[in-house]
Amino acid sequence: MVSVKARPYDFELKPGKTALVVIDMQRDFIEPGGFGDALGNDVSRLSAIIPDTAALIALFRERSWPIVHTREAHRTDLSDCPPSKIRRGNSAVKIGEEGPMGRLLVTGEPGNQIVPDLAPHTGEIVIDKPGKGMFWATGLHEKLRGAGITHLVFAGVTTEVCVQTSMREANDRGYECLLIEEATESYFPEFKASTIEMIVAQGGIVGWVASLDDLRAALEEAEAAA
Ligand code: TIU
Repeated sequence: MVSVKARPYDFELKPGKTALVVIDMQRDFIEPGGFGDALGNDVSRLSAIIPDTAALIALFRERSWPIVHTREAHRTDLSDCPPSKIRRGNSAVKIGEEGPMGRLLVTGEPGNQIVPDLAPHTGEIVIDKPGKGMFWATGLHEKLRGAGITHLVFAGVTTEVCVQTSMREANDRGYECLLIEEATESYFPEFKASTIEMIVAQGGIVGWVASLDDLRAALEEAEAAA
């Protein structure tokens, strides 16, 4: 057990039972010309977390701990995309239509790829999810359970949409969840801050939040003592 300084109190991380989940660090949300941009957002805020997210991924890779990357992605025929989701918003380019990086939020398109600095390595799990949450229509719960995973460390975008939905879904399924503050971002800074407060409120109603430095320090301290 590794004790990580966190809010609302220390998070007990279990080596061997912990996976990192990196939510939707795909070009669709992070680069101009993608889905996030089409919705009217300033996407530059999101690219700023790439270095810290890469450092977090490195912590897991160095230990050969499991890593899950998700992408918000629909089938090419959009059969897994509810019409309500396509209609939503007032963007000129809708899900499935051509943008500068190919069809928005469609699997296999250039915009649907994870940004190069965070590209998955062979052996890491990549999940295409049609919803905001990572469990809906993905089979991920069964995969994680099969691997004996009980604890999840979260990163990715956006904090209050796909990260929060996924973390809440995971919490309901019995996972102990820790969000790393520097490795998540929102188009709206106040929503990131509020989401963090919501997660840790009421004694950790959704889970825990820690800094990348505190996670790294806890791992290194535990390993030095072993
Ligand atoms: N719009 C927005 O903030 N997010 C999404 O649509 N998807 C994710 O958060 N990945």
